[in-house]
Amino acid sequence: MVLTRSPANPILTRTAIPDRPPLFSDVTSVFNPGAARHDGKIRLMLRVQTRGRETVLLMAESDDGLRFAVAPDPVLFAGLESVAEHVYHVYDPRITRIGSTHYIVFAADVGRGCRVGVARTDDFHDFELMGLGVEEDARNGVLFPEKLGGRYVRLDRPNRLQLAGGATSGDAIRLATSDDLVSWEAAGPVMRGRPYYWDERIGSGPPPVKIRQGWLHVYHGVATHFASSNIYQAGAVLLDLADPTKVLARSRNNILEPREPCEQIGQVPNVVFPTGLIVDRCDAEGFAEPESDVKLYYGAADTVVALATGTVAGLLAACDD
Ligand code: BMA
Repeated sequence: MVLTRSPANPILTRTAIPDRPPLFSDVTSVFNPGAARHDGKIRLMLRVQTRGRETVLLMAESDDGLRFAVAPDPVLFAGLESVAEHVYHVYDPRITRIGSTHYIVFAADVGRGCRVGVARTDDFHDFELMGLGVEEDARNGVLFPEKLGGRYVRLDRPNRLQLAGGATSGDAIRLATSDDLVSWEAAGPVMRGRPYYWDERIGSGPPPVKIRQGWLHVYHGVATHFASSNIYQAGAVLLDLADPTKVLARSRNNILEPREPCEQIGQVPNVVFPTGLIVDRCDAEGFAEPESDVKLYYGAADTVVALATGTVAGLLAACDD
């Protein structure tokens, strides 16, 4: 088995969210968290949905990666209030550290679709908006943890398809590069969904992890061929270190699928949506060690946060196709 669920799942539910009236009180759900390690703590940036169906991002911290204390003050990206377009929701943050700065790549619903925005923080207290993409409708942006060829690199997923009875989606992950994290240039297609199988629609999960063999990346796939439900699962892919548009291997099977009640029942049934990944150990050159434990944080049924654990070697071995 590639991943083992925490016996404590779901590790965070709505009851862990402190009330902050009038903005939120007795919230509806908490899911799809970004994850980072900073100052000896594991930190999650939580997507919290209020009873007004507004989205609020909240930070949570933990010593063991299992029991989290949630901070009551919402995360504010300074500068977001003055962008030209009205931003309805900021959600699904993915966190990447480069040097001493953490970058948050997030989805932002505006009137005409979704933008991929970037914010930064040095302390998880003050956050500054760097840019809100102005290009086409896209989601699931993740930043690589280092520059390649002197430029920042990210994956994202244009929203060009509509799921039956569901959200906008897409079946292509692509690479983009940037000098400033504000304007992005297309750098080529990376991978596509596989029609009729587990990953017909796809999007990145947490940011890629550097290992000796390549960039190890967990992504989500949606099977759309079931009459009553779009089934969200997780899989793994290995991208070339020097040229991440090259797929070296990809998991034929999913590595996590909705099985537990909290994954099958909720606001959106049958969803596991991985967004945070913490590697325990890296070597001196920054490569994740094969035997290192990995914690994968995911949203379950768009309602709660869950945790599954594995190893770097296990995720790599899952890339078998
Ligand atoms: C996707 C995104 C995620 C969500 C998932 C399942 O398209 O909107 O935020 O968790 O659908 O509803």
